[in-house]
Amino acid sequence: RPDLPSYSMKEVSKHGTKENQVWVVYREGVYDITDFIEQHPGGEQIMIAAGSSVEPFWVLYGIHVNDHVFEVLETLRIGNLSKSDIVNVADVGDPYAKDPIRHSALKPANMKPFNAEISPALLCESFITPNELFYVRNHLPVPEINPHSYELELEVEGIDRTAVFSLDDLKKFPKATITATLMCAGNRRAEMKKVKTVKGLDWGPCAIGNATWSGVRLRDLLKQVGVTEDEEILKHVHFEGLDLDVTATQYAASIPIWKAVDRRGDVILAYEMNGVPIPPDHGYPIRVVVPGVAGARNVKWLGKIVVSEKESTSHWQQNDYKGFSPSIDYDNVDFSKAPSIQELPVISAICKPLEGEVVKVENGYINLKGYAWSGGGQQIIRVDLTLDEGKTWHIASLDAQDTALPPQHWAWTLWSAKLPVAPEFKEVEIWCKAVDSCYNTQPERFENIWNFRGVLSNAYHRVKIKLNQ
Ligand code: MTE
Ligand code: MO
Repeated sequence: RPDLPSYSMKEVSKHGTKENQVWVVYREGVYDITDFIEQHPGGEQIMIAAGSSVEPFWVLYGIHVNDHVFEVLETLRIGNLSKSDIVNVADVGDPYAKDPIRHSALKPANMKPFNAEISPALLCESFITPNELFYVRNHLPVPEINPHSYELELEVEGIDRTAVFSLDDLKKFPKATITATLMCAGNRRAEMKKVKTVKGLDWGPCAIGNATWSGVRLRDLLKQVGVTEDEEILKHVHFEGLDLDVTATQYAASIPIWKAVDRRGDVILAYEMNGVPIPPDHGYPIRVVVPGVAGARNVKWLGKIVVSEKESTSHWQQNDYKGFSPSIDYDNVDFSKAPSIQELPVISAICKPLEGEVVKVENGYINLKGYAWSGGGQQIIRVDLTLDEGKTWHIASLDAQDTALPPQHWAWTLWSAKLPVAPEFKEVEIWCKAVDSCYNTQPERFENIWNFRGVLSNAYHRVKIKLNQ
């Protein structure tokens, strides 16, 4: 629509409340939906897209993608989205000035570096998390990478075997696709913090997402330089990101070599996330996906791979993302005493209803929804729920699960349950725990797993609600 003015995402984002007019973006169009909100069949729900794009929600709520909706939307069009201005260049002195514009449904725990998660109710809406709604955990500014000059270096320590791959070179390898859940080792940290303060971002239960990832198998690349399953001396594979801190040190981490070369390890150098090029926040143009392993090892903006005898010496490998006893704190910690977190333990969360919510009781029942997941490629075999602190337990129905078998079951499980509540109850606390295919389950209380970094925060999820009956 060349007759209409152009608006930047930044301009659009200023129109996120009814007082300032509510604008949304769909594809190349900018729309003023202020007067439409009252007529929206989904009611105020539409406000989660205010000042942002409606597209990710249309993936979740497929009902929108029809001619009638497009016709209505076009009548509300006020302009075009300016392509060139998608990157915010407000302040050149700010290393974060070139970070991408994020969707307004991503609620930041921190802005610079950007860390954000969506609401639990949105998260459990779909088995595949739309890219725009996928949690973001950046330690540094998002690097700007030109895909044409991009190079991935591969070095094998001690031996003169180095290779360099362009993006086109990588795409010539057979393309592999996996569906895998990615979770930050600090997911649900906010609950652990209630026991005693911890160092780290205040994550709710949504520092997790599930996506399909496509790219090159790491083992195929390693084979080219002669590193195979028979490797004896080299024990670790390092990944270095292209994001730099003020001392020009890049984000880096490593994984044990067996995971990298194993036929069933499924480590992928991904160039696609849910069928499109990996978005800037998630590692464009290449990010490592180490399924079943803590988010921290899934290095984004991958610049270099080093096969080594030793673990990565990076801060994030050695002095962070490790678990400790509740007796250890900053003043007495020896980081060398604990292994770095790799496979994550079993976890679950109730996504609906939310803590404090007033829930309508329908014919004596309440409806619940949530997710469960386990690391190391284990499958969720059961989710247990109780409304009376464990006197009676109910089994959730497992609604969405991948068909892959353990130890390659990388994706989460979405569950739901309809539980009876006694008519005299005005309030109830829901507890939830999952069991994985190794019959591992979650610890009951945070008190006993408290650790000063607030990682591996997987005690029973408890949600207290008010009943309307
Ligand atoms: N890779 C680089 N290069 N830089 C980072 O800051 N953060 C890590 C990991 N990979 C990080 C990184 C952490 S701690 C997590 S939890 C995941 O990326 C988050 O991935 P996401 O932002 O795509 O959800
Ligand atoms: Mo993380």
